Amino acid sequence: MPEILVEKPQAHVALIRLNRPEVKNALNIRARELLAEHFTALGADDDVRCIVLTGNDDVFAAGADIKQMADAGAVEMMLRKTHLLWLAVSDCPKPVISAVNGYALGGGCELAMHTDIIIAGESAMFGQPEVRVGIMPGAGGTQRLTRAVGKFKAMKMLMTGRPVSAAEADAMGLVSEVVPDAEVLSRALEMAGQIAALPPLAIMQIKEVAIAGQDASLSTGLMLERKAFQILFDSRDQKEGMKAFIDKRKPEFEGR
Ligand code: CO8
Repeated sequence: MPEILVEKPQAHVALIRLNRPEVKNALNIRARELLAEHFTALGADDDVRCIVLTGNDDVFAAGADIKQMADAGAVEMMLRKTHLLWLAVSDCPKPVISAVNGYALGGGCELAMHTDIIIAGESAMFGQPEVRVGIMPGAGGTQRLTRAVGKFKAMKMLMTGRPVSAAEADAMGLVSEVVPDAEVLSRALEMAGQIAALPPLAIMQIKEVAIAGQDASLSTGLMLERKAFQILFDSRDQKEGMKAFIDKRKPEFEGR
């Protein structure tokens, strides 16, 4: 079985499953190559309007594959160029929802933080335990976690390596919603369906501007927002959305 599985469970929605259950979905290089390929392909597929990323009932992902890193040196790690694989995930223009059951640790937590919305089961655990194996996060953990939850909650997780529960993650703003374990995937797919029914160009502009704006000054972010807002007035979906509102009917969005 491939390390990553892709399905189309409903119209305009793609589901990516991490599939290395025997090693808690540890992300070996092959899995990350496949993730990059799938995110690139689905990102370019006009039929796909929302992507759900999940693991299995037991674990989202327990991090990068420690067995593939244990004997590596710095130059070898550099030559692997795995940051380019992560970039394919963060650069995906489509909205991505993580559906997290069980552990999201190390590179698994970082992978979830690459996505836009995180739905967590009540028993999910989030952590950056890299320090306990002698390293530190290497796929954005020190940066995305700090931005998501603030310095003091992030430093506690990064420096102790102790995972937090779904309830703690919810309280600190690391997840979007916590639901019963059995409902994680169905809730993520339900939300994906809701997003997929909305105008895709507007959704992609929201994603691009919100993320780019995090790295910009407020005035630059506001300018990006203003330009994207204005551009959307050249879309058919803007005309359809506003006309449907005025006509008191349901809009039909086509992504144009
Ligand atoms: N890598 C490789 N194998 C793993 C990993 C992993 N991260 N996690 C679990 N496994 C394997 C175990 O070795 C075990 O294999 P085997 O059956 O052959 O002994 C199997 O999965 C089952 O694991 P456990 O027996 O440990 O299962 P438990 O239910 O007792 O525990 C845990 C589950 C808590 C998830 C535990 O396995 C664990 O702590 N795993 C390691 C978590 C960790 O330290 N993650 C951080 C890894 S480092 C990292 O992610 C750096 C990211 C940098 C990204 C950039 C890279 C270039």
